[in-house]
Amino acid sequence: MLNPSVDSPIQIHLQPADQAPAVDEFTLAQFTFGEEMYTQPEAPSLLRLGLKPLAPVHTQIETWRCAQPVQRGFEQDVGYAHSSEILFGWTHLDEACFDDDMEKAAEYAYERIMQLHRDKGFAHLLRIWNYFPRLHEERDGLDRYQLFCLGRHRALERVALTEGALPAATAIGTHTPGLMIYFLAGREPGRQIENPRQVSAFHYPRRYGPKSPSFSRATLKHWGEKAQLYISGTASIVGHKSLHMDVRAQLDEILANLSSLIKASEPDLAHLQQDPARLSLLKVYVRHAKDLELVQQHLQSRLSQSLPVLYLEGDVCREDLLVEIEGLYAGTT
Ligand code: 3EB
Repeated sequence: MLNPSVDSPIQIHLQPADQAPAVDEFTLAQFTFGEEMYTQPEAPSLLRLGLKPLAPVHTQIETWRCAQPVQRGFEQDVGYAHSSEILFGWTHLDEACFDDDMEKAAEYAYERIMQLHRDKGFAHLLRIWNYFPRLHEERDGLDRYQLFCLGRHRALERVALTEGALPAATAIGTHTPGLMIYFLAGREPGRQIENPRQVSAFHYPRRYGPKSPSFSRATLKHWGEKAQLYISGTASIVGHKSLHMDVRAQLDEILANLSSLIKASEPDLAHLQQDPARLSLLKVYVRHAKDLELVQQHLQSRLSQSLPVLYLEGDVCREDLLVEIEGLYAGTT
């Protein structure tokens, strides 16, 4: 049976807890946010992400729903749920099992993830989220984010994933233990969108780390006639350089980056360009909770009030970056 209320293979909504739909056979995933990271192999669609919600004040739930019924499972450290059209999966690892070596943990995580989505017949990664603590902690002259990039790169290299197949991504530092990675994969590829204002992350110069970050700026995914856009975590980076010390100036640069990306995905998303309020979700990662009010005020003055925005406490990959924003256009059309 089809789900009549969902008109594309996946729809994503952020709602106050009392308005979120109950979990049923069409639920691909449902996320809550809090101080701890919590997953269960027996209930792979239900995740609690260890990112502290800063705003809105009322508890928010993010729900991913499918048009087709969902099957779920857990195999070799990867939980998953999929309809006939789209696969969601995650791995949640205790780094102590890898001698607290982020390079090894990331490599293992990506190996497992790629094995699973390929085995299930969803050969193309569309979007991926990476969360782990102590991002800037150094070991042998490299910080944990750089080590993560090394491990991820090695795993992708092993399956010969080319630059052109890299999905959109987020990588954010948490304050809770454990490496958490979740993703979406499809049977057909999406289109990679790069940002004309930014050097592709996979071509960043070596000064940012021995292996450049393996992600694209956005994935444009066509489902029949309709298109969705999955926008990567976007920071105040122009070319390859971080810009501005001030959080408001960083926000304006991020908004310019987001507009530029959305424009680069035209004409497929022409309607979105005319009405950015039709984005279904923005997540704003704020490094210092004390900046929340400033960030919120500034964004409220620049964005439509109807746009669902979730503010989360999180560390951005470079220490000079105070805020990062990701966006999804995957709501009701
Ligand atoms: C940047 O543009 C900011 O390593 O997967 C954003 C999104 C960032 C994803 C990743 C890193 C990643 O470089 C950092």
